Formats: sequence, structure tokens, C-alpha cells
Amino acid sequence: MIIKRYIVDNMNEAMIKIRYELGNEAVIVSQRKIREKGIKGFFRHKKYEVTAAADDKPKKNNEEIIKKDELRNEMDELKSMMANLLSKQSEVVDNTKKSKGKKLTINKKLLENDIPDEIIEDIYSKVKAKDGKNLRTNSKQFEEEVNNIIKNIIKTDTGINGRVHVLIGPTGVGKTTTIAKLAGLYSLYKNKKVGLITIDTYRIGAVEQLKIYANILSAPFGVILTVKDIPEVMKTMEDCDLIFIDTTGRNSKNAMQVSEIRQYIDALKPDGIHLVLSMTTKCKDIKRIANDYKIIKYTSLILTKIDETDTCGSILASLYYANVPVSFLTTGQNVPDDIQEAKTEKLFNLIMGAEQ
Ligand SMILES: Nc1nc2c(ncn2[C@@H]2O[C@H](COP(=O)(O)OP(=O)(O)OP(=O)(O)O)[C@@H](O)[C@H]2O)c(=O)[nH]1
Ligand SMILES: [Mg+2]
Repeated sequence: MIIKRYIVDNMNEAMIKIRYELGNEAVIVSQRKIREKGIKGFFRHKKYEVTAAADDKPKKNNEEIIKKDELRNEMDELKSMMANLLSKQSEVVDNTKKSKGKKLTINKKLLENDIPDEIIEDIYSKVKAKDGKNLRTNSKQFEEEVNNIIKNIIKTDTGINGRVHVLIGPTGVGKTTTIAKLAGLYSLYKNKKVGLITIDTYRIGAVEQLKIYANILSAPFGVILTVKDIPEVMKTMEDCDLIFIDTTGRNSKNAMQVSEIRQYIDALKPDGIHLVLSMTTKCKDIKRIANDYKIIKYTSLILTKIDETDTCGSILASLYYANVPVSFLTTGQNVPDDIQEAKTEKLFNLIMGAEQ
């Protein structure tokens, strides 16, 4: 308990002083009017003597002050910690931005050429696995390794091995036109006797389309209506060095239609099954088509309409998802000129956008 005496001019002054020094809980124990001693006191105003008591208030106030000081210190500490953290965080953000920036410069070429993220990530992880995690993504060496891995994905199988070749693939990708180009290439430039067969009796005009090319090239021509016709039609082509067989374009999403083509192929037992893919197709669709057609065990890819696209990531996507070599590229509508055998360097340049 603290007891304190105040000499004040009025009670208002007493209350202010008591509250300030002893706190709100202080009580006034006594109050009385007084005069100062001596003759001077007689002429002065009266004063009040007020006695107040409080329960350990000042001590409590001191504790509060101490606690407040501690709190302030802690707050200051927290503030400086926060400031520290924030500056570190912005450093991290800056570094991430920087590393993203660096990665982007290497990715740029791949991304600009529409190479799917999935393939880019796989290439990057292969480089990292090969050369350790220390290789900087913006280094020349890293870029060279990326190029090497892309070149390893590119497989080519130039030329037509064996006698019988079937072209399969989605609708409108250029199967019939490519058969005409191949027939022209091998009969006109490589002196082969070429026979043409179609099993595409589904689409109106499809038979006529190939027959016209056969007539121009003076090549034997046959139509297979059912699987049973195969031996007979093949017999008419006995003297041919090469036989190209055209099929109906099929949406790979329709498994029934794809397996229908497969029945013919199982019976034909061709030496080469060429999946024809247009390079104007989205990479995501190429992935699906390449997978859906795998039930027909295609042996090579013919990539068409290279002339119709500015980005050839679709070439890498085709190779990556199909995992068979590319045999030919076609680059326009002209029969037979707009076709060429696939070469690694050419494909690489197209993929990296170095060649249009
Ligand atoms: N620009 C360009 N057009 C092509 C190329 N190859 C084929 N075409 C064109 O693509 C169109 C379709 O060609 P087709 O040969 O009929 O295609 P298809 O795959 O046989 O079509 P379906 O039998 O209906 O499945 C035609 O207009 C061709 O001239 C090419 O390399 N470049
Ligand atoms: Mg066709």
C-alpha cells in the first residue's frame, strides 16, 4: 500500500496528480483545508491537503513500463526480422526472375518453334543427368548438349526398303498425293517399275484420284475392295519392283476404323508401313495420333505440308512420340517434285527454325 500526501490549490488539481502518480484505483483517504504557517500564510489563499492511498500502483505502473519497453524491443526486433525477410524474399524473386530469364534465352528457340514443354523438360533433364547439376542453363555447353539430344531423337531411314509399302494416316494429310510423288520419284528418277493400289473405296473420288496418277505414270493400278481381293490384286503386280498402297484416311480417335485398316495390313504383310502426318497438326494431336496408330505397327513417318508451317516443333513431336525414323518430307502440292528423302541435318534445322 502506498500513501501519499498532496498540497493543492483545489480538489481538481489533487485528482489529476493522484491519478497520474497512483493510478485510477487510488482512493482519497483524507482531505482538509490548510493555511501555510507564519504571517505570510495568513494573507495567502487557502490550500488543501489531500491524502491518497493505492495498492502497489506505482510498482505496477513501473512493471507496465518495463513490460512496455520489453514489448517495444520485441516489436523492434520483429520489425527488423521482417525487413530482413522481405529483402531476402525480394532477392529470391529477383534471382528466380534472373534464372527464368536465362532459361528463357535457351528455351526461346525451342518455345518459338512450338516444341512441347513436355519434350523440352525431358531434354533438359537428360542434359542435367548427363553433365551433372552444375552445368549452367545459359552456357554454350548446355546449348550444345540440348542440340545433341535433339539430334539423337531425330532418326531417318532414307529410301524404301522392300517391295510393298502402305501409307496410313488421318484424313487429308496428303497420303494419295504422296503416293503419286513416290511413284514419280521411283519410276521417273530411279527407274523402278512401280505399281499403285488403293484400298480407299470409302471416299468418293478416291479411286479416281490415284488412277489418274497411275495413268500419267503408265503404272499398273489395282483396287482392293475386301481383304479377300488381296492375293488376286497382288498377283497383277508381280513384275513390279515397288508397290505403293493407298488407304482411307482415318480419324485415329475412332479405334474401330483404325483396326479396320489393320485387318488389310495384316493380310498384305507389307515391308513398310508409313504413317503420314501433316506438320500443320498441333503437337498435342500428333501425340495422340502417333499413339492411336501404334496398333498398326508403322515402321516410318512421312511428314507432309512442311511448306505450310512456320514452326516445325511438330517434326520433333512426331519423332519423339512415334519413335520411328522419318523416311520422307513433302513440301508442296507439285507431283512429283515436292518430296525429298529425310536427312538429319535438314530436320534439325527445320526443328530449330533455322530453315523454312
Ligand atoms: N501445301 C501442301 N499441300 C499438300 C502436301 N501434300 C498434300 N497436299 C495437299 O493436301 C490435300 C489433301 O491431299 P490428299 O493426298 O488427298 O490427302 P489424303 O491424305 O489422301 O486425304 P484422304 O484420302 O481424304 O484421307 C491436297 O490438296 C494436296 O494437294 C504438301 O506437302 N504441301
Ligand atoms: Mg487419299
